[in-house]
Amino acid sequence: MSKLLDTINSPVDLKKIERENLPKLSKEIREFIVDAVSKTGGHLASNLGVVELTIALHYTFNTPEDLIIWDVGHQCYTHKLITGRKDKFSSLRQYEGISGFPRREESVYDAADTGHSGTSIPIALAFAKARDKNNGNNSVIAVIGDGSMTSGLALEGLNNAGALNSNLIVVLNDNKMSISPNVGAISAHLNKIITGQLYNKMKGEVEYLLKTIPGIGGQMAKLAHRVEEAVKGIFVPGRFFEDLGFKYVGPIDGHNINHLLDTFESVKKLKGPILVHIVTTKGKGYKPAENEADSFHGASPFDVTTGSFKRKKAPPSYTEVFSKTLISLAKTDKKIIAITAAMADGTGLDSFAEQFSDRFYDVGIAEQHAVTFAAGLSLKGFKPVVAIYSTFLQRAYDQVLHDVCLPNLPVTFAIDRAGIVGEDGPTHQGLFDLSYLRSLPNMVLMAPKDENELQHMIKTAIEYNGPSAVRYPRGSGEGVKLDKDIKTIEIGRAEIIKDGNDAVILTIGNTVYPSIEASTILSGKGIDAAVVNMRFVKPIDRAMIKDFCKKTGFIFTVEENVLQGGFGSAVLEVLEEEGLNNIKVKRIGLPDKFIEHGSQSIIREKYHLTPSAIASAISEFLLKHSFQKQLKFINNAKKAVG
Ligand SMILES: Cc1ncc(C[n+]2csc(CCOP(=O)(O)OP(=O)(O)O)c2C)c(N)n1
Repeated sequence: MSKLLDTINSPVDLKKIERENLPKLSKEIREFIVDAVSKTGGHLASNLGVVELTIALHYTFNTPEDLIIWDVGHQCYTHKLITGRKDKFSSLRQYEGISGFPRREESVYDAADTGHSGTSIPIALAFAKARDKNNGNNSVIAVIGDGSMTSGLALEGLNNAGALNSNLIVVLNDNKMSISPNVGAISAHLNKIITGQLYNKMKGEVEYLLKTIPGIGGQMAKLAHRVEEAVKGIFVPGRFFEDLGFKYVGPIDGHNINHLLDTFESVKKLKGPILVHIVTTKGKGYKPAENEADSFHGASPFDVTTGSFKRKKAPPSYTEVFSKTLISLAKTDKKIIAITAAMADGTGLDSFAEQFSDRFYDVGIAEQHAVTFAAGLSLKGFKPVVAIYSTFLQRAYDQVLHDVCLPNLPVTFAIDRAGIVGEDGPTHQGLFDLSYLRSLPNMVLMAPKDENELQHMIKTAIEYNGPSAVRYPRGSGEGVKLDKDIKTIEIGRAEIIKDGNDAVILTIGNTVYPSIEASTILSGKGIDAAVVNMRFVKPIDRAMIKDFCKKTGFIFTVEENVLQGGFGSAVLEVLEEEGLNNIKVKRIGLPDKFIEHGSQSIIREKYHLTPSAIASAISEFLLKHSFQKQLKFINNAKKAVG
């Protein structure tokens, strides 16, 4: 049977489909998405929840003139299917394929590039204001989930939008879930709206108050009962939004397409800021995703029939080792408190929460608050550990600086997904933290070469009496044995892994093992390169750097961070400060650009971070810069050919 989806290459085609056939189209889109994501991996549950919403928006509005801004953007798959990217869908999130997020370079229908939570309302408001200034009349629609609505940025946008009073539609997609169940007072408030509890509670409170008025109170309460509809009118469910200057419409069943279409047809004609509150089910239509919406939030490839993930056998991930380490340390140290900003599962803190529910805080998508909250706890003698992805810590830069580093507080940052993250691409790469943290006074900054060193660094960081950060990559560790005893490491002390006379590779974190391999490749070419695991970017082991300068005169730095201001820059600063002007240095790391999506291995290959690429870069540099070494090299080569 021919598919409706096959007839759609743009929203114009969508509008040719009869309204009564849209539920059939929704079903086809769900099947398409489940099938595609089962192969590529991706944000399945969020996308299945917004199929009807996306159809209704493109059906009612006139995109791309009317602008839709998807918050986070992880729920844009139906939007991409409708806007001409169906045939490219097998390349979703793959290297050189279509992105998992809206990208302006991909389509005119992608009004803004997104990836982090809370940007949709500020951007939509700006688009509305720009339209007003240009005397335009297009609609602007921000689509935001209840999780993202808890972010400070979204609330700042709402606050400003209510005051500016431009025509703007905010669709609040409420599925009661962030990645895990949503948390916080706003979430509780929305829940009360949906269940009608808010109205009942307020009605009850009014009745109680009326009854307490001496003499006439009882009678007034009875009267109020009779005018129940009027009372209902006063306590509209979206009072919170109304008070902020929005017209509130809802709550609406976000899977009832007719209801959605009627609502948007009416809302289109309204003036001022409007909030449409729709209620959806995350994972809708695919039972495994409905039942386990958090596992299917960011899903790896899976078997469609069983819903089980196709995971390869691999050593424990850095996240798992961090999680186990923190639990083990928290058993004996009652002052340890773990904090996440809506990423309990991703950071491994979900297991911690199960064991120490009273020492665990999920603060919602509120990285800034997470950091300052940690600062406050440490002021009162606790030992907070903020487990956070490198890319999301960027949000809280001033809090790290002003609230933690300036007062020199013992807060630990466990920075996961540092380095190349893979398929989520530029918005999620963790390639800046070494640069942005290294410049902060008082900060101790380290990165483990493997999962065993990670455990020791976590303990080191927690016991250190000041701000400290441990950054580690996404994915499996090196498969090394974990020491039973978790011990502290001397702050600022590097580790010589292999000595050598021709050159030294100074490296840190997950580039240590590739550098060891590179050194083996180099020795095959007759180059004797030492490898030093620097462990700390700050304080950096100056003595070690000086020693190897004297010994070899050639320094190579390797890191999975941008070169600008990163670990290699720290080494250059030491050379300058120590007056070591004759040393030849080459830094290896990520260039000054945003790094695209693609598997971690493809991206590492492309940016020359594999052992063979590191070895080639080193041997080429040596050849170019060292006549003496070149001679030795040629002699060795001569010897090799006899
Ligand atoms: C600043 C920031 N912090 C954390 C994340 C990670 N993240 C991606 S989606 C998501 C949950 C979003 O929940 P919601 O907005 O309700 O959308 P849903 O997936 O439920 O549709 C989180 C925490 C992010 N993208 N940006």
